[in-house]
Amino acid sequence: METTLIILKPDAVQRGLTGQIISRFENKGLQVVGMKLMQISQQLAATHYEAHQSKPFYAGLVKFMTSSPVVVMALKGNGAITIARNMMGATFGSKANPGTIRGDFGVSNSFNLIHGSDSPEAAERELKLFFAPGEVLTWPRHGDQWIYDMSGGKIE
Ligand code: IDP
Ligand code: MG
Repeated sequence: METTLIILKPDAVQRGLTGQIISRFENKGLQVVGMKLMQISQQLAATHYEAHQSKPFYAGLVKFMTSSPVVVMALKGNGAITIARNMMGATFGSKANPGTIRGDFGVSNSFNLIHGSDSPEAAERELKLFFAPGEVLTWPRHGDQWIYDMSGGKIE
């Protein structure tokens, strides 16, 4: 089982799209194990996006991410990191395929609605940045036996 960090960016919150986006993940079968509305500080945005520091879009990205509240989520599931990235679609709203979150809800290349961790290492690092110990919960989900086939002794 993997847990990934998802951020519903300021444009998703301001446009009232958070419910629809969260529903997509719930419908897919990913489990919400952490979720909160928060305002990202300058420092947190800088740390989160430190790999992009030298990019021309960096200053605008930090300004955007700190401009208005976001919803951060910890999503758990078998293969959750890749599943969430595929559901998000390509980085640019103008290029993302229909059926994906970025493809269905936006056209902008910078205001692209959602962040998702891109590797297990990134997920571990990012979950720690956004959630304090105890804020990501372990809870048995009613219905898991119909979301996963566990008849063979492993998750299928
Ligand atoms: P990702 O969010 O799909 O992983 P990254 O390349 O990691 O994409 O970029 C992080 C974020 O920076 C993007 O989600 C987007 O908001 C912004 N961004 C990336 N490339 C550009 C660009 O060329 N112009 C404007 N913003 C960009
Ligand atoms: Mg990225």
